Amino acid sequence: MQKTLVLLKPDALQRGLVGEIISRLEGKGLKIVALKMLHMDEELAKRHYQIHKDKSFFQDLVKHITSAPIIAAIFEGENAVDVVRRTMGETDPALALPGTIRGDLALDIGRNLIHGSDSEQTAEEEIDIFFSEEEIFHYSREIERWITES
Ligand code: DAT
Ligand code: MG
Repeated sequence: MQKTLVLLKPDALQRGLVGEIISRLEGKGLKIVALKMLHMDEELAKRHYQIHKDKSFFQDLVKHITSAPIIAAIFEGENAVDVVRRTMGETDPALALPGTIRGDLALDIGRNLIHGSDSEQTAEEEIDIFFSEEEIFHYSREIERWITES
């Protein structure tokens, strides 16, 4: 089953939106298989966002993500990577559709609340950065057959 990394950025915690955001992903049927709170340091932030290192917003991005604690989680489910991305909405909350997390709860691209891996390959790499094997849980849910047919 596919796994994806989700980060609830400092703005999500500061605004008291952790429960709401996790609830939306849980409600969709995705299973939480890892969850923790941490304060990212500059080294981790730069590693996580290395693909953006030459972008004009890189410094601001690193500054924001390291400014206060975050929640890191792994969600598992059928097509989890794409499902999370679509549930998050467009990167720029001004363009994100109503009904999405960013569309409903955010205004500014630099305060868009949530990170989700953008491909299966990226998800594997990002999960490795944030979680050790022991922190990832393997369990079944009785309700699964009511969420996924096969
Ligand atoms: P996403 O988080 O939707 O995967 P991304 O990987 O392109 O988006 O960018 C990572 C983060 O960087 C994004 O969540 C917010 C910030 N960002 C992206 N584009 C930006 C821009 N044009 N101005 C300011 N911040 C930006
Ligand atoms: Mg991205």
